[in-house]
Amino acid sequence: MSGKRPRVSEAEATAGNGILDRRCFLAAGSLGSAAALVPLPVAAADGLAVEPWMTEPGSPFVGYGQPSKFEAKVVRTFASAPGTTGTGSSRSPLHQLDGAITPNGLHFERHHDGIPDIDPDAHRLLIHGLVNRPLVFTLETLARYPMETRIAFIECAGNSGSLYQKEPASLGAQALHGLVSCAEWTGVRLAILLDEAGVDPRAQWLLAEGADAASMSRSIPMAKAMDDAMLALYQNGERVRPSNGYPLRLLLPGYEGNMNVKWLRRLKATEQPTMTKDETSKYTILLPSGKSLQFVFPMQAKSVITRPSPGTSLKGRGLYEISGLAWSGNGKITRVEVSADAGKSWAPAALQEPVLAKALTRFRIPWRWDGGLTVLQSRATDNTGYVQPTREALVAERGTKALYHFNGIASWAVDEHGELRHVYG
Ligand SMILES: Nc1nc2c(c(=O)[nH]1)N[C@H]1C(S)=C(S)[C@@H](COP(=O)(O)O)O[C@H]1N2
Ligand SMILES: [Mo]
Repeated sequence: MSGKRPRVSEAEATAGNGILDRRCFLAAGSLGSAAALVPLPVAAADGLAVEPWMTEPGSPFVGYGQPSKFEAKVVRTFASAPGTTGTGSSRSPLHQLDGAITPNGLHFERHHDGIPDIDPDAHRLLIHGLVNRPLVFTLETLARYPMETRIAFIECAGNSGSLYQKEPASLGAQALHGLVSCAEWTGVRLAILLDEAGVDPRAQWLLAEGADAASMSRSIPMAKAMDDAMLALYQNGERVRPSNGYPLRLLLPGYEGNMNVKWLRRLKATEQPTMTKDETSKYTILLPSGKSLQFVFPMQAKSVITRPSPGTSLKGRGLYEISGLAWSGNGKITRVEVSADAGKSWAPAALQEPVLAKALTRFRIPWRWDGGLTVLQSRATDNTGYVQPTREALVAERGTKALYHFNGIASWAVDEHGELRHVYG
């Protein structure tokens, strides 16, 4: 099976500036002569040293594990609004992670008034409004319904928003694009509970309200609520973290982060959207005409190269893997292309299985850097046929004053020292 796949040493460039065949990295053994391509000096004659940790017993057990102390720099970065401690957002260190799942302690956060300290025994969920039987649930009664598990990304509508600005901000993947994360969520399908309450056919919307001091509230189309919406109780196998909505959050796979109401306490079936402060004063897209688009729900297909990226510089010419994340709120990623010549030529990257709808998808492609100046870009396509637009095309449509739903192609310039920097391609 690996026979058909080229060795990296023999691989033909498939696009300009050293982009190699994506299959090189998928085949076991295809890196047979990698030593020649990734020139690490191997001091074989020295043998292996006996390190101090091999000479004494290791550390004792702990109840809840933590990452290695050598990984202490892998953290979220955050900023709070002036005069507050918990209003603002924290960003996932995308450039330091691999795979497609975000560890719970590194999931991005966005809070409109801090993290409420909710006692799960006191928490209630009310379903009311245009329903035949208003219902109140405790956590315990909720957990008796059939549960399901799915992997889904959450992306803040404001993610990558600074790329609307006229000049490229000198920031990296975390600061520019770190308001997206992906987890395995387990909970109860909302449709089951709505059926139990008996939704009046006139009710086309649901108001979802959080139990935080901001009472963050959004109107959710009933069709989405009945489709794949979930009341999530678990995040990557453990209870949802307080920062991500403990003890209960609304999960609307693919929809803008803001609608995934955390600390969910109330769902009210209504005929019309409620026009809450959170959906009128914010989360609308201001167009050059002065008009705004309201109720833009799914996050459109997008991709970001996370490695290399600013902060993860290249150590000399030779072989590297270009890797990143792609996602679409409308379905599955079908293709990610990578360019190492500022978009002049493109080659398809390998998509890491499993490729799941409305989940982050990891892409990878080998690249031989010749030490020259270049610009790296990635471009995602989803199963609706939608192709991630250039920044230029997006800005032509929306202007530079928009804030939300930026999904244009992002560019990293590589300089002769192997340092990367955010540019407009
Ligand atoms: N109740 C409540 N729900 C909320 C918010 C909030 O401040 N309060 N923030 C929203 C926003 S703007 C986003 S992007 C997501 C962030 O989810 P996370 O913090 O779990 O990443 O939660 C949404 N749900
Ligand atoms: Mo958000």
